[in-house]
Amino acid sequence: AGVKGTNSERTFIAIKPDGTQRGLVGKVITRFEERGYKLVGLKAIAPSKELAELHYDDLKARPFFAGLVKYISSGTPVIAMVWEGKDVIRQGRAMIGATNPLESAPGSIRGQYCISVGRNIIHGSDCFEAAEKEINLWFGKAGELIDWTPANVEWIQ
Ligand code: FUP
Repeated sequence: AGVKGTNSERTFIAIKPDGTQRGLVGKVITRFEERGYKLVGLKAIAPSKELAELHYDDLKARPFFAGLVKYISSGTPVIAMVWEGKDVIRQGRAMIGATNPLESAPGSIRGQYCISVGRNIIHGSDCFEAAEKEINLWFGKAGELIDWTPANVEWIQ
């Protein structure tokens, strides 16, 4: 997940099927772009059940696991992204808001766009170790992530 605590820290962000269906892809991307983060990987993918299970393997004992996997692997595209920049893992979580949208701050993504924990439109890695695991799981093939330098970098960093 890049280098923790530096300008090259990376996190995995995914717009879930409900976010895609509801046409919220552009709004989510705009928030990360406008904040000053850099998009280094992006793809639309209809995850298999196996990919959804691996992504959420830490939740497999929970009662909502089967429904969660079914939702993520429904066939509607998930928009998988890797964003890079200073403190992006923690800031990404703050921008997304609490897991339960009814507890999310009104200005956060979930706090602005959803009301159900089972349809909370977006995922973001919750720590460096999770970011490493998730980036590797969704963007494991060589060449899928791109190092590049935005022209306006000196005005952001
Ligand atoms: P988050 O990191 O905010 O996505 O939250 P978790 O990893 O705890 O949960 C992953 C997903 O499981 C949530 F986005 C939605 C779903 N979930 C439920 O459906 N019910 C719950 O009670 C908790 C989580």
